[in-house]
Amino acid sequence: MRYPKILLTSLFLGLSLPALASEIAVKLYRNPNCGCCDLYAKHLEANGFEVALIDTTDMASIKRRYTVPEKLEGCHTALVGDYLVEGLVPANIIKRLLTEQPRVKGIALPGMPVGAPGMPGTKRAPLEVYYLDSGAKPGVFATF
Ligand SMILES: [Cu+2]
Repeated sequence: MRYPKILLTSLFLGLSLPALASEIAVKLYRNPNCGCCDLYAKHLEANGFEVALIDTTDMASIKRRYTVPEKLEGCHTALVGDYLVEGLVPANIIKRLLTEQPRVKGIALPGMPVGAPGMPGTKRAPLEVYYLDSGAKPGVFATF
């Protein structure tokens, strides 16, 4: 049986479009001595991001430069589009941020909680991703 040419063409396009879709560029500042950042970068790359790692042993100055509130600090700081993404925020939540485009500076998953991408293990409780604002009580953007 011969398939109509149009069907083959659309099959070809359908299969090749995801591969052609441009990857989302991420600039990730991290301390090269921190292992979870490497795993986290791989998590992003496996989910359609293109990660440029920038090694620095002075993460404190990066946090200052981008004014990350101390209580929201994660182990690394990433720039994605116009947003700041602090810590081990899962790829799908970053994609939601880019789709919804809320008027915030960025989002953050503070610390290095077990069960977040890059930190193997089982979560003890749902993890909250906060808006990167310095208010007394940061709002929650997502829970996973
Ligand atoms: Cu890390």
